Amino acid sequence: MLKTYTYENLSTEEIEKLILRNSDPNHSIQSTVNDIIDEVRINGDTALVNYAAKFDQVQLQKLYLDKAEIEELAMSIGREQQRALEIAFQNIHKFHSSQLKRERVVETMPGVKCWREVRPIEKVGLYIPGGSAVLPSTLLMLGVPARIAGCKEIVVCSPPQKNGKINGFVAYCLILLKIERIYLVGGAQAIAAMAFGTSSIPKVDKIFGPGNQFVTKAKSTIQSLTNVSIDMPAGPSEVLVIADETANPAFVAADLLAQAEHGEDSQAVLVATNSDFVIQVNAELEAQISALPRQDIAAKAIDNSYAVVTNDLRQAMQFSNRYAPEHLILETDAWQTITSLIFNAGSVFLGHLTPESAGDYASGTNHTLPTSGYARSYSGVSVDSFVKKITFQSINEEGLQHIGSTVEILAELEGLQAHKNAVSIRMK
Ligand code: HSO
Ligand code: ZN
Repeated sequence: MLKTYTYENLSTEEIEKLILRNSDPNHSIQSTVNDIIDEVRINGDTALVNYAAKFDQVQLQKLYLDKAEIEELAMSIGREQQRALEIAFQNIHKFHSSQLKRERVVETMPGVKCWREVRPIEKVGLYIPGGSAVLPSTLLMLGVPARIAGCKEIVVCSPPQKNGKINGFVAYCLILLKIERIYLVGGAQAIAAMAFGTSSIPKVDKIFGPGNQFVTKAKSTIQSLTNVSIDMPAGPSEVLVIADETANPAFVAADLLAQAEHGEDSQAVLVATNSDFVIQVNAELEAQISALPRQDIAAKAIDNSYAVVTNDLRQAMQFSNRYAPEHLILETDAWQTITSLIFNAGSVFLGHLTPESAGDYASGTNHTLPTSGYARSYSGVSVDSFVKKITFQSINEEGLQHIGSTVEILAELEGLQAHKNAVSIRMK
């Protein structure tokens, strides 16, 4: 059952507390992660083999699978499943292809031309989680935009299964993406390996992908230790559902549970415009959860979740913007009247027939999204995440006449004579 709060009765401090997630109060995660990072940096492949034995219970002979091994694994899955992965691949490809746009050249003054050109990040590292659930969909969500961007080297890491291999669905996605190798490394050690490089694993320029709290902490740590950047701090998954009297409590409960089954630390928040609706959703949660294979995980996540009752949709949106959810679902007939009020959210699902699951897998949008309130300042992964936009400029004689004295004056007022000279010497 969801703990229920009334929005109007909550103080600012209480709201702050409610919206806080993914904290590491005694830094225990940070200290474990620091140890793993050091170990991988110093001992490279040996450390990775040891961690595979310790965390994945597998003795690895080599740290990767090559093309032939990947193809063999991919053949083990059913045709229907291959087809579903192909359709997801196509939709994600279609949606992300529209994100690469050419910008025009801007003449800021006659003879002064400025523009931006897009170039791929050369080496990217994709982390595909494989803990309690293996997520081939994440490989599509990261691999497709990397391919569209034109990244030269795509390094994929995922924890090995107990047989020292990967799951056939992940293998099939590798084939769709034309990626010929996968590294059998998981957790914080995978992030460290891609950040520093080891004998087997290439060092990359940017690391992508969701993961548990250790993976997320490792990503933010290597960002400060190296010149490798990361997509975003993507922690435990979360959803916020806004529902009014037009919503179907069974649909709402199903959406909350879809979130809850991700992990014990996932959060599913319901913001409803009346308290009776919350009671109906609670009844549905109870009825639906007992049929779920992952009910133990979902139940713990529901314990870690809550409902907020507001007076109306506007107030509901106010709470949602403060929470800044990774996923926001608007289960109301009136969704069109409130979308302009959304300021902080990773990805939004509109109306009664748009479950988050559609976006998690196959509609085309990306499911690698900012969690833990980072939707206030980060966007989800897109083709943009895999490119740099380089500025160019070109000035001709006319341009130099137009802009020269302005630059000279500004250089002088900053006391930077050499800057001024670089212009003056050309104007003579
Ligand atoms: N909801 C997850 C993505 C996912 N769901 C993968 C199922 N598979 C984070 O957006
Ligand atoms: Zn999901």
